[in-house]
Formats: sequence, C-alpha cells, structure tokens
Amino acid sequence: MTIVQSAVYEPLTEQKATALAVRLGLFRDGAPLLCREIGDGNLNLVFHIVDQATKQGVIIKQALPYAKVVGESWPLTLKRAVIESNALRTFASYVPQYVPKVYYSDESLAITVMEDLSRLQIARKGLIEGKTYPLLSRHIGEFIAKTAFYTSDFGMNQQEKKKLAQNFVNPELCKITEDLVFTDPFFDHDTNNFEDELRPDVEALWQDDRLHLETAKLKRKFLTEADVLLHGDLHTGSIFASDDETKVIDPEFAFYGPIGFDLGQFFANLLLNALSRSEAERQPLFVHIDSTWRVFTSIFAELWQTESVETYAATPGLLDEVLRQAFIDTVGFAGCEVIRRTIGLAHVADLDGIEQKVERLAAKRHALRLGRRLIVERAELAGTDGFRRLFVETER
Ligand code: SR1
Ligand code: MG
Repeated sequence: MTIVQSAVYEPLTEQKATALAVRLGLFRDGAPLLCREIGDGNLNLVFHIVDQATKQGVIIKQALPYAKVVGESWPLTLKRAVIESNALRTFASYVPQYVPKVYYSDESLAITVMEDLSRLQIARKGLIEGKTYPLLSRHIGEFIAKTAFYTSDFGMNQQEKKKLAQNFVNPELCKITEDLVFTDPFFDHDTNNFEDELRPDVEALWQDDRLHLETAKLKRKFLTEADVLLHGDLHTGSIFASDDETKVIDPEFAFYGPIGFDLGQFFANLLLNALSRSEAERQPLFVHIDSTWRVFTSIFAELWQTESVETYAATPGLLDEVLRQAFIDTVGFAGCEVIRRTIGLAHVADLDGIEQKVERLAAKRHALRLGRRLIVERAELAGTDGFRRLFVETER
C-alpha cells in the first residue's frame, strides 16, 4: 500500500477522509466513492468510505484532541489512536477472527484505517432490538481467554511482557476510567448525571461507607495490578456482531490491568440490557454470562496447563486461585460499571431508551441496588448463577 507522508494533525472532513483513502491507494482509480461520518461514540470521528460500484468499503477512525461527548473543554490525548492500532494488531496476533483488520495507521493524524464491518451490527443496538446473538459469549469468552493468557507472565516471555506493557502505558484514558467508573458516581461530583427523582437513591450510595470501602479496593486493583493486556472498555457498544460473527473494536483504553476488568464490563452491559427487558426476555442475557465465564475458564485453563512459560504454573491450587480471584474481581467491576452507566457521565441507551418514565426510573433504581450488591457481596456469589440470584433479589 502507498504510504502517505506524515501530516500535521487536523480533524478530517468527509472530503479530506476520501482524499486520504485515495492517496493511500485503498480504492482503484476513478472509483465512485461515498464517505459518511458515522461516529456515534463519545470520543472519535469515524468515516465510512464505500466504492459505490463494488460496494467495498473501509473505515478511517480519527481521534479528536478532546472528548466529543463533553466538548473542547475536556482535552484528550491523541496518543490513544496509537494505543488502539497497537492493541488491534496485538489482539490480531492471538485472535484475528475477533478483531477488524488494520490496513494502515498514522500517529500524527491520529488515524487507524481498518476493515469495514458494516455487514455487522453494534451488539448494544441489536440487544436493545431484542436480538440474542447466539455465539456472542462463545466468541467473547475465547477472545478474553486468549488475549489475557498470551499477554500474561504465564503465556509469554516475562521480559518481553514488560517491553510489550510499555506500549500500553495509557495514563490519560486510564484516568477517565479511574474517575468515571470508580470514583465520581460514588461521590457528589459534577460529572454525574441522573434524573432528580433518583437523588435519594444516589445520595444513599454517596453515604454508604461499606460501598466506599469495597469500591476503593476495586479501584486500587485497577490502579496497581498490571496482569494482562486488557481492551479497557469492553462494553456492548465496543462489539460488532451477527448471528455467526463477532468483532471487538475500539481498544483505545487498552492497558495492562487486572484480568477481571474486561469480563466485568462485558457482564455489566449484559445486565444493563437485561434491566431494560421484560422478565420473560431476560434469560438469553444470563445464558451469555454463564457461557462467557465457562468458555473463558475452560480455554484459559487449557492454555495454562499446556503452554505456560512459568515454572510455578503446575503448582497444585495456583490456577484455581487465579480463577477464583478473577471471578470475584469480575463481579465487583461489573457492579461499578452498572452504577456508573446509571448515574455517571456516560449512560447507555439500554436504560436511557426506556420510554416510560416510571419504568425507566424503576429500572435505574434496580440497577443501583444490583450494582451495590455486586460490589459489596462479590466474594459470596459462588458462580455465575449468583448474577441471576442478585438480579432477582434486587428487583424491588
Ligand atoms: C469521556 S469518555 C466516556 C466514556 O466513553 C468511553 O466509551 C468510556 O466508556 C468512557 O468511560
Ligand atoms: Mg469506545
């Protein structure tokens, strides 16, 4: 592929993105190209460029120097584009079937040019429409098991791991998670955003010493435990899916962290979807939680037993202890994510899209009760059935 000369950063327009795609030689000469900016996330521009004759397309994703969801008053590093393309390439070396192909990246323009996945649908949108994506949990369980194992001190040369981790030092994006997931929703902070009717429920959380202590322990893990390379923002809006395919996108929050974090975020977003459904339609979400955990543990354990580079891997009891602790952390991280998506800065359409106010407020109160118990009772869940049990017990 033709390489463009490094340019000075400027946000692309649809015209400039098209011209860039042509300069990169991504389309044949004279192809009738149509470009649309389709970014609907919180942070970036996303250009979808399609050859109208062949219907072949590409995606050009560009980081903006600020958080789009807030505006230019919240500056944000462009380095996240490099982190994202490095993470996609690293994940592709273990699970190419679950990430988009990266064709090109340019640090100065903060762009990643990648495979067009428009044949698939963002999983959050599909789940809100009532789809169930039968293979979602099998694929995500395998994605997390393989990327976690192969980037850990048990799955790769331990000196190489330390060098790889240097590429994923991501202080600005980690700070967003430290604030928005682990801190602000638990205090009276101006980033929080919730309906007035929820104030008594929210103030009860702000005054809950037990919740503060347990959330602080989880935040400390996030801050200090550089165990495996994580996606860092694995909610259902970061996943493209169909009935037979799954692709994980948007790893700009990637960093070395605790193994349960991606699992916790994924489970929380399944629970948030369950909260938006009638009782009769919730079952597939709980099946996904069970199946993700089962697939994750079985692949992770198999790799640990057959490919580990660490002498102590064969020590009786160690793998069980790693998985036991990973489960407890997963539950707690899920609780933090459920709470922050309900009353923090960045909400989810699953809950905000419930049209009837009475039902929406009931679902959000349920979310707050569920999130709290996931955090404080995380060590007592004893298996993924515990998610279902707590969901039912916190219904009213
Ligand atoms: C200011 S960024 C808000 C949220 O959007 C991202 O997708 C992350 O989830 C972040 O917490
Ligand atoms: Mg994102």
